[in-house]
This record gives sequence, structure tokens and C-alpha cells, in this order.
Amino acid sequence: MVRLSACMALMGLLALAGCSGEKGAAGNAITVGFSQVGAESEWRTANTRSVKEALAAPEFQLKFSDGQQKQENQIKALRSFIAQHVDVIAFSPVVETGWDTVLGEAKAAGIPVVLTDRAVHVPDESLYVTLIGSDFVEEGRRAARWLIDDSKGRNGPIRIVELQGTVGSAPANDRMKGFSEIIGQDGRFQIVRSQSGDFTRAKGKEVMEAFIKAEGRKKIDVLFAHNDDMAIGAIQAIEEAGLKPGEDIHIVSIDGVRGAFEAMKDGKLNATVECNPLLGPQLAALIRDVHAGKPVPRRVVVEEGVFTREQAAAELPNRKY
Ligand code: GYE
Repeated sequence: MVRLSACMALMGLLALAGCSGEKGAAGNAITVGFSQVGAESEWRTANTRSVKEALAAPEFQLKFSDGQQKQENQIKALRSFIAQHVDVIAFSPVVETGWDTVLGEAKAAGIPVVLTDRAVHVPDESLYVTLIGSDFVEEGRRAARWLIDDSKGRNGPIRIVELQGTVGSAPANDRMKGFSEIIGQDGRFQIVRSQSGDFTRAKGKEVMEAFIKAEGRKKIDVLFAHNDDMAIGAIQAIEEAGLKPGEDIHIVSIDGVRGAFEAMKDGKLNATVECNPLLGPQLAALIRDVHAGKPVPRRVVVEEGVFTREQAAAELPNRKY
């Protein structure tokens, strides 16, 4: 009792974070190692902000690492989290494959792994506890359904170019899959070119320039971009080629970031499929439960919608990312 009150006096309100001193300054805080993909898009920076805000002191002690879109950096970060004996590892894997060894090491060290945003392919499902993130296949389907709706009364062939996300990443694989599943049911559509723009504006612009050049005099009717940033880069390329984005080439992308709403307001982007990056609070709740040994659902899906040019001006003030 005496010791407890002395400790509380010493630490003041921080006593809430615990007096054991077991984990140094962080007291009883849950230590979380978070390995982020990078800072490639508006989506990603909003996601990082949300995670950092939700996994804040005194309840959490966050060790944050930016992988700069390289798997080797993420593997190094995970190994360093294991060496530091963090309580929980949370991470957003840049690609789906190649994680078996390092996740095996986390398991051997008794550290639970929570996947956020992107999935992995591992032969042993026990290598992670849960995955919180969007349904990317459904997002691809939504983009395709919007396009079919937008193309009412139009004759084929409707020629589509596709800007894919990072090669081997869950959102690129799944969005491609969902989109072609729906498009494939309508004989008018043809995906004439498809290449990765790595989810960045700069690459989106570069690849779109190459598409326009390669297609020459053949008309590109539609651009499907796996994220808004690549679409925004591509819009520049389209304008520089003397064409009108949103009119000459109809554009649908995914994320629903502020930049996309602004482009829609200007009439240059036709639609965006929402992908919510604000996973922080739900992630914090999952980590709390995992740390407490409570059962958690194997998959937590985020709810999302689709927005068009017509809705952009009214929706913009409500957007949180
Ligand atoms: O769509 C893209 C980001 O994994 C859902 O990654 C995320 C994707 C998002 O770079 O903008």
C-alpha cells in the first residue's frame, strides 16, 4: 500500500499507465510494433495518421516503421520488433507472398500478429490472428458496376486502360479480379492495356503517357485506376495530350481521398469507390482484445460506398481524409 501510493505520487496521473515499471517508461502500456507500407498515396498518409492517433500513449507505446514500399525493409522492421519483444505486431504487408519465415519467427517468439489493410498468402493460417481492412474484390466490382451504368446506351467496343496498383499487392490483385469479373459479363468492354503505376501519382502519370502514346490514334474510352493518386497523375497526362479527362476519357478510381473529390468537382474524374483508411480506432480495439487474450473475429471488413461527380461538391465538406 505504502509502495503503491508512493509510486502513484511519483507518477501522478501516469499511474493509470501502471506502476510496475516492468516495461520502463511505458509502464503497462501495450507495446505495438507497426510496419507501414510507405507514404505512396493520400490514402496511406491518412491511414498512418489514423493509426498513430489511435495507438497513442499512455495506453500504447508505438514503434512505427515506414517500409518505403519495400518488402525487405518491412521484414527488417518485423525482426527488430521481435528482438524488442513488443506485445503485438501490426502490419500492412506491401505484397501478399514471402512472409512465412518472418511470421514464423514472430509466432515462435509468442508475439501475436494483426494484419491491417492488406492480406498475406501464408500456408499456415495460424501465423496471424486477424485481418482488418477493406474488401478489395468488392471495390473492383463496384468500379465495374459504376462503369456499366455510366456506359448505358453506348455501343462496344469500349476500350479500357487499367492502371494497376503495386505488383503482387492484395489491393492490386483483388481489384483487378473484381473489376474483370463484372466487366467480363458485358461483351462491349475490352481492357486494351494494363500496367502497374505502383499506387503513386508520378507513376500514374508516366504510365498513362505511355498508354496514350502506344494507343496512337486508337481511342481510349475509359481509365480504371486502382487508386485515386494514379488517376490524378493520369489526368495530368491526359490534359497534356490535349484531351479532356472525364469527357474524352471517362475515369473511375478507388479510395475516395480529398484529391479525388476535388478532381470530381472540376469534372475531371467521373467516380471514386470509397476505401476507408481510418482504421486506427478499430485496430486499437482489436489489439486491446488480442493482448488481453480475448477472441477476435478472423476478418474485420470496413463499410464503404461509391461517389460520383454529381455528388462531389455536396460531399466534400464531409470527407475526413
Ligand atoms: O488503395 C492505395 C494505397 O492498401 C488499400 O494502398 C490500400 C491501398 C490504397 O497506396 O492508395
